[in-house]
Amino acid sequence: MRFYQSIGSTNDVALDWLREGGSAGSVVIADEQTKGRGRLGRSWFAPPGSALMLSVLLKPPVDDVGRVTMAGAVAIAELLEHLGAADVGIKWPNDVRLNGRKVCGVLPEAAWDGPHLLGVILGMGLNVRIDFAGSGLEDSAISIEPALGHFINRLDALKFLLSRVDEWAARLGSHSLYAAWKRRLVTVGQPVTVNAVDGLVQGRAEAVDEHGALLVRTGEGIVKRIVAGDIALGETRGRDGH
Ligand code: BT5
Repeated sequence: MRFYQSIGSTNDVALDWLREGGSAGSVVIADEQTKGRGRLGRSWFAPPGSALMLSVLLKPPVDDVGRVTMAGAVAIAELLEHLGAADVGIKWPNDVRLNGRKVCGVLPEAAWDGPHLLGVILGMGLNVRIDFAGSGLEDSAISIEPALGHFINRLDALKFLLSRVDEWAARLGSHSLYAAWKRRLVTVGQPVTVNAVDGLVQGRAEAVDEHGALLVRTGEGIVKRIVAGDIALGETRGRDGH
C-alpha cells in the first residue's frame, strides 16, 4: 500500500506501479489529488481531509476486464449499506448514488503491453464529508456524513471497502457479482440519452447484460447495445449531463 498526503492522481501512480511489476491487490491512496480524474478528461473534485480516494491494482483475466467497474461499484454500495445507508443505487456505468445523488465515481483503467493485459486499475473516489457549496456540484453530488448524520472513520471504511474489493476481485466472472450489481442499478426502466462512443442514442434503458453493457430501445424500436458511454437519466442533455 502506498499512501500520499497529496499526489496528482492515484490512478496514474497505480498505472506506473503496475507497469513496474506491482502485484494484484496493491493499493494507492491519497488524501488529496491535484489532478484527480474522471472519465473523458473530466476532473474529480475532493478537498483534503474530505474523501476516500484510492486505486487498486487488479490482474483479471482478459474476459473479465469489463467486470472491474461492477466490482468497484458493488463494493462501494456494500460499504454504504454497511454504514447504514438505505437509499443506495448504481447509475450505469460507473456512479454510485446515495439518496439519488452521486456519492462515488469509479474509474477503471486497463494497461496493456501490446496484446498482453498487464492489469486493470480500479480507481474509486468516495465523498465522505465534502462541502459542495459553491462547487457547481451542489445539486448532483452528496457526501456520506451529512447524508447519514454521523461521523465516518475513513480508515474503518477503507478496511471494509478493501475487504469487499478483494472478495469481488476473486469472483469477477461470477453470476453473483452481476446479480449484486444489477439489483442496485437505477438505470434500467428509465428513459435515457446516451453519449455512446459512436454517437447519441436516445431511448429507454431496457436491460443490462452479463458483460455490463446497457441495452437501449430507441424510438424506432431498435435495441442498441452500449458498452461504454455517458448517460443522462430521463432527459436530453449534453455530454456532461449527470
Ligand atoms: C467518475 O468520472 O465518476 C470517476 C471518478 C473517479 C475518481 C477517482 S479518485 C481516485 C482515482 N484517481 C483518479 O484520478 N480518479 C479516481 P465521470 O463519470 O467522468 O464523472 C466526473 C464528473 O463527476 C465531473 O465532471 C463532475 O461533474 C462530477 N464530479 C466531480 N467530482 C465529484 C465528486 N466529488 N462527487 C460527485 N460528482 C463529482
